Amino acid sequence: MLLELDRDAPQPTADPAFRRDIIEGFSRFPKSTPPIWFYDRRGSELFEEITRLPEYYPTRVETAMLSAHCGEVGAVTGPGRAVVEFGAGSAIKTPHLLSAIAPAAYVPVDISGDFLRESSAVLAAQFPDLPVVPVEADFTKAVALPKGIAAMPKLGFFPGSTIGNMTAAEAVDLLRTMRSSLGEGAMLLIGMDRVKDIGVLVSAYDDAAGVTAAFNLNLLARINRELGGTIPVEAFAHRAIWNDDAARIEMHLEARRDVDFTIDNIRFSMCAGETIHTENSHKYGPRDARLLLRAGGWEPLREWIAPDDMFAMILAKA
Ligand code: AVI
Repeated sequence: MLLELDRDAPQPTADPAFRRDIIEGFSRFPKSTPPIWFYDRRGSELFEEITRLPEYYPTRVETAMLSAHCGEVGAVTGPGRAVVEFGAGSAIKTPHLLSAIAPAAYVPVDISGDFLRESSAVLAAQFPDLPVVPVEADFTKAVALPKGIAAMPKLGFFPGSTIGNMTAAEAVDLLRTMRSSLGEGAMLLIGMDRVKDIGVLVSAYDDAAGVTAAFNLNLLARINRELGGTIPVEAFAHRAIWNDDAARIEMHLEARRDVDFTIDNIRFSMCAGETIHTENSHKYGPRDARLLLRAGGWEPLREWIAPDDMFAMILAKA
């Protein structure tokens, strides 16, 4: 049962915020841009493709964990919660959870309206008796949940290690924001990627088929299209590097030659070898993960770890 998008919820401020972040990010040295702007329609499609790549283990491993352990999750959460998923659920991951915990409603929250509507329709068809209430919003800010949902006990669902795309300070802020959006008595089921062999990590973000490269480069195409940019996309190359000190994979776009371009009539130039830092994907050890959750106001209750310490799924309470 697919209900209307909640029109009272805060709407994403697409163009002005995109312009501000890109102009600010390109004006810094080194240049950097927030990863949320990857996800236009094409970017969301490319990300879905990434999740099916042989090298990109997080989705496969986490889905297997959910399918194996969601009964245990349901035993702790109990039935009748509204499942609030931060980031539109992929059609393969969320059903495992929804079938195991007897939820009262499913509330996917995502900044990309088109993608949200499509994924919600898929879920609604699979669970015809479950109220599906999509909310188009930037989940890094406080989310105003629709009135009928606000009164229900909640289970926040934040899979995919998306928390890893934030700095520790941003992650703590987000966890606190989620806690206040979800309210008293809430629980949170979160996926967090682990530190592991560097070769495995780097190939997960630099796959042989070049899908991650296309995902990264799509940001430049989006800037050209939406902000009237003149960036020569073919002059840039995708780079994925492991930063051991910060325990993160970094994605960059490297200029392969000196380039001059404009964005919204503002001039920029880059030297050959200079990069735009487009994404961090932090990986956690067991104590780091628990520390981060506690700093964000969540007390870990149960933890499931994938074979070879590939990925962690943690259930926490507010
Ligand atoms: C969405 N996020 C958790 C992905 C990650 O693994 O950091 C984004 C991604 N970037 C490149 N590949 C996947």
